[in-house]
Amino acid sequence: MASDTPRTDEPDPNAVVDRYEQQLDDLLAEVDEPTPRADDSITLELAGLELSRRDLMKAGGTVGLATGLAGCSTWVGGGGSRQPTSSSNDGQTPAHTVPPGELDEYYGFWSGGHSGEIRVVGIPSMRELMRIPVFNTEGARGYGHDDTTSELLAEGGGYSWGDNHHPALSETGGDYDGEYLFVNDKANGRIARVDLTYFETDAILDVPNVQAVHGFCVQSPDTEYLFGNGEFRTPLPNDGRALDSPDEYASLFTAVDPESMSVEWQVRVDGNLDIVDTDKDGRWAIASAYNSEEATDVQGMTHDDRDFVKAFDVPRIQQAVDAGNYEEINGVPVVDGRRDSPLNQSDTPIVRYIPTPKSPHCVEVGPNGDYAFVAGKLSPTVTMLDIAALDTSSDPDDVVAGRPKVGLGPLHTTFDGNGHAYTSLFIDSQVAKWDIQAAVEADTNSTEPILEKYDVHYNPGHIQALEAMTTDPAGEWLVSLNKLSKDRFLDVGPIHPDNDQLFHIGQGEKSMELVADHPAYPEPHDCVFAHRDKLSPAKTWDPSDYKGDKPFVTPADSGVERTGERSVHVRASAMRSEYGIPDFQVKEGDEVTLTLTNIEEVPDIIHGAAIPAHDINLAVAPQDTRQATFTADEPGVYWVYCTYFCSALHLEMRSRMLVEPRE
Ligand code: RUQ
Ligand code: CUA
Repeated sequence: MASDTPRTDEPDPNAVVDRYEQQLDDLLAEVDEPTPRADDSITLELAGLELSRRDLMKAGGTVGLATGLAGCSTWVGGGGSRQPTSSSNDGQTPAHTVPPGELDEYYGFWSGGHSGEIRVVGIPSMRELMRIPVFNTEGARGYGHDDTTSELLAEGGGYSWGDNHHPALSETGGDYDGEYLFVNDKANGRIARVDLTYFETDAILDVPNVQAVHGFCVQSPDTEYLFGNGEFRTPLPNDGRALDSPDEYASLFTAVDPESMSVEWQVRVDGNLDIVDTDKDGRWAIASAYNSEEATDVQGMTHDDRDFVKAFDVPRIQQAVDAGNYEEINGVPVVDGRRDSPLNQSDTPIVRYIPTPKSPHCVEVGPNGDYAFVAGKLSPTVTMLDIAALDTSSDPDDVVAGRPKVGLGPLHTTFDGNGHAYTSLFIDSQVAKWDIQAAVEADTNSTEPILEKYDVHYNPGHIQALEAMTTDPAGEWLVSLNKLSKDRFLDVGPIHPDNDQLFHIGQGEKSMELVADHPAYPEPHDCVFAHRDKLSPAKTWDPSDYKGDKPFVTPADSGVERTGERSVHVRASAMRSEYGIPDFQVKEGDEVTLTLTNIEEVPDIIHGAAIPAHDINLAVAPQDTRQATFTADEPGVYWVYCTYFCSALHLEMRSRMLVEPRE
């Protein structure tokens, strides 16, 4: 900031909070409680105050909304009876614990939020099985420490962290094919691919022309594209020419080829894009959006009463690109999808703008592809869009198939494949379960489709049922990813874990049952589940799958080769429990390339190599080769040691690096 004097056009923060409070009061006055809540009557004595739970939620919700749903409640009270609002479970809930020695039935892939990683969790046990570093460096897997993964991170933008939001599994025929997991980095506008044979990141794309890839999904039913929404509007191109001219700002929808991990094309639209999902026919990608006012401050962004969901007609956009109907910006074909674009002035626009209540949050397409569900966030409703009508009607109002009133702060919807939708309610701290067909038949704003509401702890964001993004969800279990855990776990200082709650959802109309609280390192934004039979992870490496140009080093190949005046190549095999060379000598200032092959054929025997004072850390799985290049800049003796406990002689698994002074 150049000056301490406040700008006169700056919004008064108190006024913003007041506005949201007013908005929330209006909502509260408007909402009829469809299901009696067992704890509505609960009051808590807190610092001499008697507050109803509703007041507390309101307090949390107001501040949360005013800070972009960051979530922050004044409620720190513990205890109290927070019972399910309806619990007619007939005792049929299966155990979610998996006995020792037995395996989980499903893989869960959690995005790790600003940890930049993916976490692999077994369902239903909720046991964390593995972490896959993506945008972060990670010691246990040597990720960002060996040459190949360091280059991957450098070429993928060179940032030291990412903000993972939406993990998505590759699909074939509307089902997970077990090949890849993709995830976006909201912070630095990137998309990464994880190879599910090795559970390892193998590509990172830094998407041009956008800031913040937020909404992200794979195309259904076959993953021919990945779609990412650039959320923050910036000048296009963002090169300093137009700093404070909002007319020059743009938000872009990006299509990526999942095999080459390169951008195919982008579409410029009005307003800010948020979340995206596709239909099940490879035709439409449907994105939520806000700020149709195109303001650059919060007040301006929420001024109007409605915003527009955007439906992208993917084949027509592809045709426009093929016909050369684009502007090339930073090497990417950018198609004009703004409302007044000539490409939108016909019965067959490339982007359809469908009015919704202001600032909706998520779009999720239901399993049979009939409807897209747009959660209202500031509106207590979910707007259901009839996907077939996108093609047949030129009246956007015809496209709205239903709009049930589900509760306060609806953010995300998931599906069990039995005709039910489940919507997370951030402000109410609940999950609303409702009947999809009943919502089509009911009037707008009806609460009749609601079957059941269940309290969660607290303030849920994403919510996922098993395989909900496929055409045939497995139902059975549902996870509510709650942003706040408050009093549910031991205190661990002022930064709390999140709380992922596991529900058994059963088959009936009122059959949700909370079975587990699960603390999660912040912030696991979203997750996705696949049956274990759909994946086939490798137990050892196949050397023909090596990334980069690396040899397989046997004990006989082990040794030191001088490759130049100031460079040496050290090759070593590793097996229980010795390196192929007991010691090696280099000269001060040499660039050393250390290539290490784990020649074990037995699964689960990992060897590592750490070199003190040189920041060297390799983790090498059976039949894998990893390589690190570094400078030996200080003369002396350095013990190389194995970092993975590989046998009773693991502690003896060492080599010596001798760095002789250079005259
Ligand atoms: S958005 S909490 Cu980043 Cu997934 Cu809805
Ligand atoms: Cu090899 Cu420890």
